[in-house]
Amino acid sequence: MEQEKNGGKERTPKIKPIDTVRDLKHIRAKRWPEEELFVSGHRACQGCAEALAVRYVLKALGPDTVIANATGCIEIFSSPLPTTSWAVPWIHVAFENAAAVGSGLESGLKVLMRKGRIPKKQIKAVAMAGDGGTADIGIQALSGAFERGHDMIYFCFDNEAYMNTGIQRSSSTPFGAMTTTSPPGRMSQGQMTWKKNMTAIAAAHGIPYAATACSSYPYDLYEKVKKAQATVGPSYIHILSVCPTGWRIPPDQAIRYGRLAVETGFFPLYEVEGGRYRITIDFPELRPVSDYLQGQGRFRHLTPEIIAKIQERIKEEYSSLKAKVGAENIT
Ligand SMILES: Cc1ncc(C[n+]2csc(CCOP(=O)(O)OP(=O)(O)O)c2C)c(N)n1
Ligand SMILES: [Mg+2]
Repeated sequence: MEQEKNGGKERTPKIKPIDTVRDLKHIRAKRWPEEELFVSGHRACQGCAEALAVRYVLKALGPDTVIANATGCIEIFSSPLPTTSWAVPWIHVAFENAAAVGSGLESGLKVLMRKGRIPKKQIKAVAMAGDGGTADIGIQALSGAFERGHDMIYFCFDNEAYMNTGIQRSSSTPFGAMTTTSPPGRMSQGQMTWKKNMTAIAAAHGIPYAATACSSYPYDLYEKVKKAQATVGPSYIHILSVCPTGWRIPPDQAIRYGRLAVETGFFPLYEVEGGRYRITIDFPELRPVSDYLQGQGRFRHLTPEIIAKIQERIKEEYSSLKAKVGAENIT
């Protein structure tokens, strides 16, 4: 990226996301429902972008929703007995079976409607879990639910580690990140494996809708949830959930880091609809990844060589994503 000289100081020019204008039009055209279905009073950490994402997701889904939620930060901060933040039916389930319970909910609702026990209308079955509950512990049940074709949305809230238990690495933790089980030192530079690409794994099941989202782009997120809700069959939405506590950033920077993740190509926002790829928020040029890594305590120890390696990987992955979008245009 070009650096501008500014009174002797180097400054990175701000890149305007291409879709911001479209996003703003959407804001003006449609008002979001005022009703809150994930209500205040929960005990999320200050600046938790995951809590914000859940709130947006529920605004988009509306009240005709039943949720199976695996253990994880969301479940823990939203349901300390005898209180709850959930204004929709919500079931706390084990790590392994969020998708299995979600698919059971869908089947159960169908039977109740057939027997006339509840009115016939669209009630969406939803399963949700963290990155550990999705990419590590619950992936088997998730794959099964996709393969059986349940009419269900699965949300992965990805804060990139096992956060509620004290910041242990998961297979979704990015390369180089410091966690309590991937500490940097003489023998390692933090997490030594690359982030598992769960959205690609979900899309590889041939499900009708898969997407990435982030609460720093609320209108993009809202539209994707609406699309998933209208989809008949399984949908998967992978939401990058900035975690100030685990990422070691100031709580008031959560939205900014979500934007930087997208603007640097670290976490591209895209969707795969009926096998067709579309980047929903794209840029004429990506920011250097160092803009995203710097300031995050979990990446503080990274050497310029490791940062260059991460930059190279992002370039490769972004090009391969673009190629998939291009391939879709040819057909
Ligand atoms: C089967 C099983 N394995 C491991 C654990 C221990 N455990 C509790 S919370 C947790 C991590 C959850 O991580 P994630 O799903 O990313 O949720 P987060 O806390 O980050 O929201 C683990 C491994 C468990 N409770 N059950
Ligand atoms: Mg997690």
